[in-house]
Amino acid sequence: MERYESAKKIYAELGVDTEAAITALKKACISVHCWQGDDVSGFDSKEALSGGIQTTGNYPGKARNPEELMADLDLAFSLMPGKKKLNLHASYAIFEDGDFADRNVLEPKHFARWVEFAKERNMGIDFNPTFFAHPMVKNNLTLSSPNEDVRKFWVEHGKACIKIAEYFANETGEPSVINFWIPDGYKDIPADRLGPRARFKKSLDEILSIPYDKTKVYVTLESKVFGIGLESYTVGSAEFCLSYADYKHITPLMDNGHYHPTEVVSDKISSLLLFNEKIALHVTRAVRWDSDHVVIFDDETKEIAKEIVRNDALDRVFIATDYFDASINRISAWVTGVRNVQKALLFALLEPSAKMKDMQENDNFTELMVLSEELKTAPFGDVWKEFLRRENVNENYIDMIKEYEKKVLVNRI
Ligand code: RNT
Ligand code: ZN
Repeated sequence: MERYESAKKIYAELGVDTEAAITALKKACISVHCWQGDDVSGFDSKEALSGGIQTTGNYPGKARNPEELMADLDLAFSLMPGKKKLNLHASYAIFEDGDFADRNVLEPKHFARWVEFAKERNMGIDFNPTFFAHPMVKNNLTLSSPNEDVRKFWVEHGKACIKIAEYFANETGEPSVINFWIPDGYKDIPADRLGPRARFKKSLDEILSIPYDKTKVYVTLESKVFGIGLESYTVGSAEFCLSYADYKHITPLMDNGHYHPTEVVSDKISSLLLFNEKIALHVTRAVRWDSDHVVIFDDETKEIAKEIVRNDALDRVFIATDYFDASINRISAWVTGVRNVQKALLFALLEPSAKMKDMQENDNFTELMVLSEELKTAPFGDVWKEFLRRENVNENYIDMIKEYEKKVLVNRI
């Protein structure tokens, strides 16, 4: 408390209101991806993970069923401050008494237990159709496949998922963001780049032809640069996805692991905000490739947060986490990454951004540099701790997680 009071004064001298920052952070919602808990395995298929994404590591305690995943999520949520949403993949459908349904015929009832879970915790639910780890993915293709049976199967999956997202919105009372990402691409230089993209466009058109309430369901489209085994060509490239989102008035989604290594999402946010009412992000950490390492409190995460906050866009950007590390305790991975997104937002909220913009506009670049550097060593940690205190969340989370690991996780073999 004493330290917070002192930090509050220091920030006030810099022109920053820490109370306003804490209030804004409290309202910022993070959509927490369920797939960190079980290495993106899901419950509906025995297939190995595919689609050019990979989880590496063998840390004990991976969740093996809905009960375990829900218990792990509960512990993780209890250690995360702020407002959260649950982000599910279609592969996490829960089939009661052997009532199996394939991806093309999924129904809301297969997610009834997740709705119950979210309602009890006062959370909304976001959703993702799962276009990977399934026998109907043929030659790494789904919605862009030249095989009509394959393409149709996945179109049906997309339609089924929109209905499920609408069900989530109706049940929880919070809009549902449904994100489309397909892995489709080629390992080697293709002979035809247009054909697959034309088929992807046609498939998306078919999926989006079903009626849905646009005030309740936000459809987003995620682009990618390449995947493992799909290095030469990606159907859903950045240009394709941005153009498609514009053409259909849906929401573009940027995953910061999906660009060339020197390209940064932080520089792209402002452009997209100018032309879209809403935009969506997958916050991850790419180490040399789309490796999906846990988000840390690094420069690019801070820069992304600054772009959201400086442009007053906290209510226009859907922020979701997307990483999967199996080499460390999965619950700790969840909590660390989500807390770091929130820390980055707080760091951005503790900037005197109007003053800084003014310096830029008046060519005071020397002063701007000095102030930016000074902010880096301002007592940020004391404000973060105060936020945790007000949210009734302990700063220390590793002890509780280690205890759970000893009691619960090690028994999962
Ligand atoms: C893959 C995309 C996609 C997935 C999830 C599991 O590169 O980032 O968002 O990570 O759908
Ligand atoms: Zn992603």
